[in-house]
This record gives sequence, structure tokens and C-alpha cells, in this order.
Amino acid sequence: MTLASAHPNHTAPATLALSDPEIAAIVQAEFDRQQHTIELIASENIVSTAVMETQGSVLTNKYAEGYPGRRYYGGCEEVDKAEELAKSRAQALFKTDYFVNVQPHSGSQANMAVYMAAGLQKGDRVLGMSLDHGGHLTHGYKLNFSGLDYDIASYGVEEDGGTIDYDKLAQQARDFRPKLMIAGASNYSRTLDFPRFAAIAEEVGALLLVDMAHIAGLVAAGVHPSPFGHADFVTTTTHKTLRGPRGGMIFSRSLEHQKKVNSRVFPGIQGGPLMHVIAAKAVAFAEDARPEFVEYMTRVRDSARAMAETFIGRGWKVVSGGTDNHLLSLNVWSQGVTGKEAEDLLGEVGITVNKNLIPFDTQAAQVGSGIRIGTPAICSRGFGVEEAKQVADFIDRALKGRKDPAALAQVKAEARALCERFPIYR
Ligand code: DSN
Repeated sequence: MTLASAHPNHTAPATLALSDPEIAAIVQAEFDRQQHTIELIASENIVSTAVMETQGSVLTNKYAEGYPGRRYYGGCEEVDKAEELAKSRAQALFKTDYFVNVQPHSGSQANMAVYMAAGLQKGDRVLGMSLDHGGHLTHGYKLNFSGLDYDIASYGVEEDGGTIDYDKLAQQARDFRPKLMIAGASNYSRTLDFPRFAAIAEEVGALLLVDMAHIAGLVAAGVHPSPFGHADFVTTTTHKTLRGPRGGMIFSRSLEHQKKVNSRVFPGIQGGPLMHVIAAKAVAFAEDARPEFVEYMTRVRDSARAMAETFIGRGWKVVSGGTDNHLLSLNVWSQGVTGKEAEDLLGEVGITVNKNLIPFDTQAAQVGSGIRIGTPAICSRGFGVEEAKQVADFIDRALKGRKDPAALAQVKAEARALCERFPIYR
């Protein structure tokens, strides 16, 4: 087969629909799904067309193993500039002089590189938040590299208040003497006390990693306190509240640590960096530095708070009694619905959530007693506090009316109508 016959449009801009109708149909269907459903997965967002355009650019063609000015390939002049911009914009966004590496392909790889750069040997002690209580896989889950390779102790939240008890955490750290302590969570709705984490880590001689993946956008906008100045390492993903391309990033307080981070990321655990993604990170960081982003993140926080208050007013239990950030953990079992049932049922009425274990859950992980609800994606399409309250009303009515097909059909129609008022791309 000749190149011309394999690529009939190679002399003209080929559209996906012409070259691969099957995948084009999937992309179109996914666009329609996003357009017509209410997205409440707390770790998702809707990127700008500028971010998408950069990811779909010719930068995807480029190999650039190494770092700017020290690459293993020629022709890196332009991508070097993109990486330098991503780094300087990241530092400006977080108002920090910490060193930064923007190459991690994901948050998990960022965390893995920090474990290595912190000098941990297999079997060394790490203290992180338990996955069941809101932590992340890479904070010590038994089937993740972190739980497989290191000696993990996990902290959690209190059964009555649903928040971290820092005095207990300090005692646990004194008893366990970790080499690395991790602050940060995937499902914790309260403000994290970074100065307190840092004091505990210092007292027991541990390095402190803050994984701010979920709250990075709030930190950038000044809506959550910053970990900079407190942590030895700060990691984040770039696609959650930061509303950038999928990827990770690592900040280090010391140059010595940054040198180790750089060599652990490449050649330690990654090969060629994704230059189209790194350039898209730069685009997102510039967007996040605009005043509109502060308004957006404030609306995200206020909308999550309004949803929590609405649920509580309708008799539902919210873990920790509310939220300070972009998410809340709704205890659906408090009204006899499992997390899995709630996820499935809400999916049927056009509302996407993920089931979750709640602290001290008695259900299996695949069932769960809760759902996690986040406002970043709905607020990116323009929802505010009033619309968030409407969404909470939809969820309340759908779950309570789960045996009433007419009630479910009504919620579905209202959810779709709300989406039509706020298209994801205008
Ligand atoms: N899986 C992500 C989340 O949903 O929070 C964390 O990496």
C-alpha cells in the first residue's frame, strides 16, 4: 500500500471524520455526552480551546529527551522555549521560587519521582492519608508502588467530625518515625493545615510532600492556603482545578532535591517528555494567572458549599458536615442508597458522579456508601451558586424518587435543559 492510498488526504488537511470515521464518531459522541450531562467528578474539568489546540499541534511530533538546553535530540529550540515558559509561568502562578519540573506525565509519576528523590530506599517508612479516608493510591495503597515498595502507615479522619485530628497525627508520626510524610487528598473537603503538617514533619525528621493535585487551582487563586514555604516537595496534576492538559508537575524547595527530581523523572522513570502537553501546561498557567480565574475558583468553592448546605437541609449527611473547597463527600447510605446505586441512577438522569468509600465505610470498595461531588467542571461551563443548588435538588429528587419513573424522567429533562443553557464551548 502506498502512502497516498493509506492517507488519501495527505496533501490536504485530513479531518478525523474522513480518515477514521469510527474514532470520529466516538469523539463526537463523547462531546455530546459532555455537552448534555452535568459533570460532577471532582477531578475533571473542561479545558479551553487554546489548551486543546496546543495539545493537538505539531509539538506532538517532537522528541526532546533531556531538559531545555541539554537535550539528546536536535531541533529542540522551539520546544525548549515552551518548557521554559511552562516553568516560569508555574512559578509565577504559585508566587514561588521553588524549583519546578513540568515533565511528569501524571500525578502518580510525579509522586513516584519524589519518593525516589527524597532518598527513600525500599522498605523505608512513609506516612500518608489512607485511601479509604480520602487519600490517593500513591500515598501508600497496598497495591500501588507506594504500598508495595515502602513501609506505610496511614492516617485518617475522625469518625465523629470527619476531619484530621492533628494532635493524633503528631503522635502517630512520633511513634512511626517516617522518612517521608504526605499531606494532600483526593476526597477531603476541609482546609489542610500545611504549617501544622510541616511542624510535625520537622519534629520527627521527615521530609514533607504536599500533593495538592485536587486543590492546586484553589491555591493558585488564593482560595486555599499555599503549601509553598512549608513543604520540601509539592506535586500536582495540571488537569483538575488548574484546568490544563492531563499531566503532572513537581516543585522542590532545595536545588539539591530538584537535581534529584530531574534525574528521577528523566531518565529515571520517563523517556521523552510530551512537549505538546508541556506547551499546553504553559497555556493553562497563563490562563490561571488572569483575574477571571480567581472569580472562577471562588465560584467553585461557593457552589460546592451551597450544594453541601442544600443536601444537609434535605436530610442528607455530608462527610465533615460541609466543605471548604471544590468537593464534598455525600453519605448516600444515610438514606439507604449505596454509592454504586447512586452513581448508576444519577448516570441515568444525566448527572455523572463517582461512588466513593466514606470514612469507616462498611461497604465493599466497588459499592461504597458515598458519592464524591465536585464543582470545577460545572463552574467552567458557567454554573454558579444558583445552578449548583438546582443540581443538588436534582440529585436529592432523583435519589429519593428512585422508584418513580416519572420523577426520574422529570429530573432528566430538567438536567438536560440546564446543560443547554450553559454549553461547554461557545
Ligand atoms: N483519580 C483521581 C481522582 O479522581 O481524584 C486522583 O488521581
